[in-house]
Amino acid sequence: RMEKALANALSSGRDITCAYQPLIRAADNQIIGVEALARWQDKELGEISPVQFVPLAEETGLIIPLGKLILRQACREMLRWGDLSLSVNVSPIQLRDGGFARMVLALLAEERFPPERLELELTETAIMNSDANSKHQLVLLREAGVRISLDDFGTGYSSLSLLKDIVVDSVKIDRSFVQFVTQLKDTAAIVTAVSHLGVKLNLQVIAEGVETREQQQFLVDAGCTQLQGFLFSKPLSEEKLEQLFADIE
Ligand code: G
Ligand code: G
Ligand code: NA
Ligand code: MN
Repeated sequence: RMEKALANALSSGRDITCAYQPLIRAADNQIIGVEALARWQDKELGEISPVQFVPLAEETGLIIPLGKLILRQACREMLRWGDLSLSVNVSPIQLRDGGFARMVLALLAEERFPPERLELELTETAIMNSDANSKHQLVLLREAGVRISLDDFGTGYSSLSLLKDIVVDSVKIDRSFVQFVTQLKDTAAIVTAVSHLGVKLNLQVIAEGVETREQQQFLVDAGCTQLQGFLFSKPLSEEKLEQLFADIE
């Protein structure tokens, strides 16, 4: 039933929207980008979490139209925000589709959205398990100026060989580390090491799930270049994001 409802929502283009969570530059606390997060409000089923519908979409192949819808909607809405960068989550299933890079680049051209402003977030596990074609899709995107980010960094395996073999532009330290960074010595050591490594490799190091000032201070001292989390902002509707910018001015 949910599959049918999701298919309907995708073909109508209504009911599925983007929420936007700001990314903050550690150096000056400025908002430098947002991450688009899919939201689905069904008339009968109510609000359904992406934790539910993203896996369903992956199992049914609906992730292909869902991914495209989110990307297009986010590009359109973001064009109004000057040079903010836009991060969009990508499922490994989308990447396996031979035409992924071509689809993204054509969409960016149609929407007149500069490739340099787009960052695609892929999980460490997704990139690790990717085949030659998927890796080729990433190369094509990077050649066009799109940036690639390793999401949920630290939760998969062989993180270090990934950094050596795959060209990425940033790593996002997973929330499960950030959460305990001021409480657990080992977690603090891991985050510091990963952050130093990222900086040495010329990567942006993004900490996600930042909730307290103490965590912020630790992460900035460790060398993280960008921060994201409830301390700064929850994911916001387009209207709420607009209001946030108006309040800042
Ligand atoms: O939005 P929320 O913060 O509840 O996200 C829950 C999970 O769903 C996260 O793992 C997030 O990466 C994933 N997610 C949200 N939106 C999208 C999307 O557009 N595409 C994909 N592939 N995953 C998404
Ligand atoms: O997998 P991904 O990193 O894309 O997950 C994004 C999810 O993380 C969203 O569900 C978002 O609501 C959630 N999130 C973002 N910031 C915070 C935070 O500071 N604390 C917690 N608990 N969740 C967060
Ligand atoms: Na993400
Ligand atoms: Mn993440």
